Amino acid sequence: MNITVTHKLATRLLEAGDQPVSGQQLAEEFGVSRTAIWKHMKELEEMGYEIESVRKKGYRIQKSPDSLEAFLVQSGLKTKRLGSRIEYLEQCASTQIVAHQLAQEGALDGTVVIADLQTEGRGRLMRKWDSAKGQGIWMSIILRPDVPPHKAPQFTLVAAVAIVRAIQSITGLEASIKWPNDILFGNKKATGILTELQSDADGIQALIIGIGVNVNQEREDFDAAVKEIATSLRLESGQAVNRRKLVQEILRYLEIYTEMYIELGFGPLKELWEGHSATIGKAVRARMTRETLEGIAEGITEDGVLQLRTADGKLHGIYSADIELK
Ligand code: BTX
Repeated sequence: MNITVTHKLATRLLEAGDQPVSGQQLAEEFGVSRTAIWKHMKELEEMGYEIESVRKKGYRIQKSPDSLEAFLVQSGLKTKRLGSRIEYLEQCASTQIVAHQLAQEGALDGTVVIADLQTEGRGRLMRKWDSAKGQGIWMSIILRPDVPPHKAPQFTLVAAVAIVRAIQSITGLEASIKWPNDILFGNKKATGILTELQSDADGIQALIIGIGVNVNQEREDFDAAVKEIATSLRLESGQAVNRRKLVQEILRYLEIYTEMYIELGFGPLKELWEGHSATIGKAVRARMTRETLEGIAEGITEDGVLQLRTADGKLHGIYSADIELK
């Protein structure tokens, strides 16, 4: 059986939505017999699709598997650049490693790497990122923006806004952002963002934006180390969330906001970011490599730097830290 035809057939039916498409029409479109179409339908059922055969009208997909295979994510994707190439892996150590490799080999702006399982998912400072099989979105996006390297951290903030908006659009849930890279429900973490850089004397060669979203985990699915501090969209909303739709929506918002950033600078995004912030106006503890400061997080600058006012009245610019809300 030709797997590409099966994939194309799935795409065709997914795009038709609730409208059944007749076997005859599919046979003509794909240049195969009606029996062949029927065989492809059986193949799709084995892949986890539920296909309804509507009498005299044709086939329609009732349920598709919660898979993030490239052809599924690309079917119905509303972007121009992001996701025009998607590398899907059932398993890898870390999508960041794969994306770095692809970027070095010249992968274009907008290339996306997605894995169903990461065995060595990583956070900042090489911390571990728990990436259970089939239950989250573990993806890295290669961007090649024409901006100086010191602007790279702003992309973390831009990505955070895109993710919060996408979560809201797909699930109705309102998440908040803890500077710089956590997306929270209450004080539990549902998403992490890791922005890495390939640069040389000419500036940024590639930005690799790693996004990890806990989507369908139940509490027992998390590693013991993060059970108490992590949450998932399913735990928050009480129902399973379609990962494919969420990936598509994250890519859509990320494209809109990165284009806005390139055209208009960080200003309008700073406002959006502050609108979702769990940090601004709060008493926080900022742990940095050399020192820990406590104070009130007053805002972020036009460069995305956190402004922390300590009890002695001094205003500190925080470039990188772990923030604890007090
Ligand atoms: P971070 O350094 O801010 O957060 C890492 C910390 O978060 C860990 O030390 C742990 O306490 C906690 N943690 C680990 N796993 C989870 C989880 N699943 N849910 C909630 N909390 C957790 C955050 O770094 C950046 C994470 C980026 C992950 C993506 S996934 C795709 C891409 N590939 C890859 O290897 N990393 C990125």
